[in-house]
Amino acid sequence: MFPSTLAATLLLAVSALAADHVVTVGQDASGASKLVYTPESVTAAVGDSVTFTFPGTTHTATLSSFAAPCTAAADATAFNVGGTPGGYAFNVTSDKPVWFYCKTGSHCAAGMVFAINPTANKTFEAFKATAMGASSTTTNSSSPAASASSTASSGYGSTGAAGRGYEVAGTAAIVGAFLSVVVGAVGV
Ligand SMILES: [Cu+2]
Repeated sequence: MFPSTLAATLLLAVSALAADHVVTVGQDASGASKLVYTPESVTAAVGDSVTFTFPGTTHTATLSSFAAPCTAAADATAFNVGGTPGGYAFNVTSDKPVWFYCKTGSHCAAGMVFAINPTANKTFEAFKATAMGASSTTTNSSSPAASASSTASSGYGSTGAAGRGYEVAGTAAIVGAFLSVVVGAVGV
């Protein structure tokens, strides 16, 4: 009897210290279906848990990274839950930031991301912005490169040699003109 009472007391003590942060997946605070986690981020201590609650079957909570919000973490054992109604607990084992997204369709690009312990340097807002701009960022970073290379070939590339030719011809003309002026001046 005493050991079980002690165990129960310890359990109560542990559960009083460790918090469970409940996150509703796919609904806003009013319960309306939206491409959001509610709340979008939590601050959790080591030993806490985060329970992802899925009212429906549409969404997932999938581990990703700050740099690639919409890409599943490479670790094969990485957290990836959802698809069925219910709750799934993620155990917080470090105070470092942990990043999640919904891998259904284009939900991530629509901003369906979640973070545990975002920091001043790696903010939830920056993480979400990367998620939402991931495709356009890729497009933006490739199109200047594409236009730069087309500029290089049509502009500097092909006319470069000709341009130099003009420059040489121009210099010769200027020198010739200068010489004729000098000759003219000497003549006078
Ligand atoms: Cu989703």
